[in-house]
Amino acid sequence: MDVRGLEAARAAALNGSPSGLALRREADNVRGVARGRFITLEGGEGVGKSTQARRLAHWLGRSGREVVVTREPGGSPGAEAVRELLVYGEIERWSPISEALLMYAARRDHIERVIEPALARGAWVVCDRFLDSTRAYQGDGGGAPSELLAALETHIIGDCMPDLTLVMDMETEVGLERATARGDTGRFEAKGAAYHERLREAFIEIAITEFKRCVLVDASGSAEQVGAQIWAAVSARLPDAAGG
Ligand code: ATM
Repeated sequence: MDVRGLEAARAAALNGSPSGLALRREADNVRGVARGRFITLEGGEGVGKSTQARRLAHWLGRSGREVVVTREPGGSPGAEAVRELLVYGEIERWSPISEALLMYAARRDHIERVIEPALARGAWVVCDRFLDSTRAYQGDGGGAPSELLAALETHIIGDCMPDLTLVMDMETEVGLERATARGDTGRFEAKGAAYHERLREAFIEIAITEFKRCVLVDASGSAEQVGAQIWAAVSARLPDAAGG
């Protein structure tokens, strides 16, 4: 396919399939732009993901590269609108399967409109939560079938998988206290201690099973201590992190 054909595929991919996204990536390679890296932060309530995402973005940006900090559910206007449906309202407002489908509707929009375009122009993307949150919250925590989630991962995420996932871990009780202290009182915070303990176990299991993609981070220290651990892990796994 020549560059014009690839450009057409790129445009079509905005409405399209994972293969459309792959074609779009091919078009970007033809233009010779080095693809950026995709880093996600995961973990339960109050583990400090947002703070660490901002710190990491600062470190990554010191070399002058573009860094995009984003979050899920949300990160694009459409996905932020879906977020409102997901995080507020009655606890039982959605079944785990409906919730997973809404998460994936939001995720697809976020990938198409924010994550893929940023990676294609060479930016590094730091995302607060991504697919592992769906596995933990809707899968292990809620009971949505793992085959459904695996199919969604294949068809909706395709090869837009994170290059590195930092799984932040701390005692569930401490994290929940932190989340409550800062006034987080949405549907998920209200689900009870046993649910949140299951989430913690699910995240640890993901980090162990997918050790090539994931690093487990002890999130119990100060923001500086946790930040230092994160920077050590990022530089070890992605040697181009410091730039150059
Ligand atoms: P944050 O609080 O990290 O912004 O996330 C909003 C909620 O969305 C979070 N729970 N709380 N509080 C976890 C939940 N969530 C899921 O249940 N599944 C997902 O796939 C994602 C991305 C988030």
